[in-house]
Amino acid sequence: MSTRAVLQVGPLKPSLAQTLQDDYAAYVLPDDPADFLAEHGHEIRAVVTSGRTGVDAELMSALPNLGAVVNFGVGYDTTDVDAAAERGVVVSNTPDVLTDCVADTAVGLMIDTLRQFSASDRYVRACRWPVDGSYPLTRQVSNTRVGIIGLGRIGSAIAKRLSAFGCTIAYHNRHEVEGAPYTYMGSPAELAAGVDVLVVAAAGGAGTNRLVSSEVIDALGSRGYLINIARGSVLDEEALVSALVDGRLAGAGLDVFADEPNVPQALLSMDNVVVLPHVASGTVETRAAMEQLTLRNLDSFLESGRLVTPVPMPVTASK
Ligand code: 8YV
Repeated sequence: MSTRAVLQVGPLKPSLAQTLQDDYAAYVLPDDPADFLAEHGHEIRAVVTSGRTGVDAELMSALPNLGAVVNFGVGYDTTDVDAAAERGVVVSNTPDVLTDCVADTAVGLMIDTLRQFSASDRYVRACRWPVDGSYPLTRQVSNTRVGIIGLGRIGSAIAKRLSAFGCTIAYHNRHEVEGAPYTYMGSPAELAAGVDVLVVAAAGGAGTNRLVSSEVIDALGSRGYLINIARGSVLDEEALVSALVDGRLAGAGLDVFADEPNVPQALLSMDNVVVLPHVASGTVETRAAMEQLTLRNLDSFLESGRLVTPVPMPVTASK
C-alpha cells in the first residue's frame, strides 16, 4: 500500500524529523496546509508533534482517519485533548525521561536567581570588579522556605533536591498527595504567603491558566522569589513584570514565557531576574531519551493501536 500514514506537525529535533522521513516516509505539514490536507488528509493515522506546536481541533477535523497524536515533550497543552477524546484520538507524551533534567534546571535557576551568578558573571566580563569593587551581597539558598505549585513527577524531584539543601518544603496541588512528606496548602496564595521562594511546576492548559495571579504574587511579597519551569500560561506574566518593576517581588527565574520566544523587554535589564530560552529538558541525554520514547509510542500505535505512555483523556459522551 502506498499510503503514507505519518504527518509531522511543527518543527522537531532534527534527528527525529530525519527518522520520520527515512523510516516512515512521513509528510511534513506545510505552512499553508489547505491543498495538502484536501489531497492527503485522509491518509494520516498518526501525527508527531511537540509541545511547541500541537494539534488543534481544526487540524484534527481535516484528518478524518487520525488515531493518535504523538507528542515530543511531557507538556501537551497545545493539543486539544477534548477534541481528541471526542474523535477517539489517543495522545501520548514523554514523561519520566526528562524529570531529572527539568528538576536540575529548577534548582539551578533558583540558585542563579537568589545568588545572582549570571549577573555576577556579567559584572566580571564588563570589567567592573577592579573598578566598582566587590559584588553586592545576595540571598542564601540553603535552609529557605520553598513552596512548590504542582507536586507531580517534576515537582517531587525538585522537592527531593531542595530537601538536601535543608529547605522546608510546602506545596499546593489539585489534590493533597498521599504520603508526601511536605506541608499541603489549600491555595496558591496561602502557599505563597508562607515561603521565600515559589516554584511553579504545574502542567499548563486551561485548568492552570494564570493560577499564579497578581494576588499570589502579592502574597509572595517583596522578599519573595518566583521560579517557573512549567509554562508561561500558569502565571499572570503582566502582573509578574509589574511587581518586579515596582520592587514588590525580590526576583524571578524563568525558563518559560507566555509568548515564546518573546520575553518582556522590561525583564532584560534586571539583575534580580534570570531568563532562560526554555532549556529545562535540553541536554543531549534527555532529548535522546525523549526522541526514543516518541518513536516507541509511534511504533506501538502503528502496530497495535496502543500507546506506550498515553496521557489521561477526558471522558466524553460520544465514544
Ligand atoms: C521541550 C517541554 O522543550 O517537555 C516539555 O513539556 O517543555 C520541553 O521538554 C518541549 O516539549 C519541546 O518542544
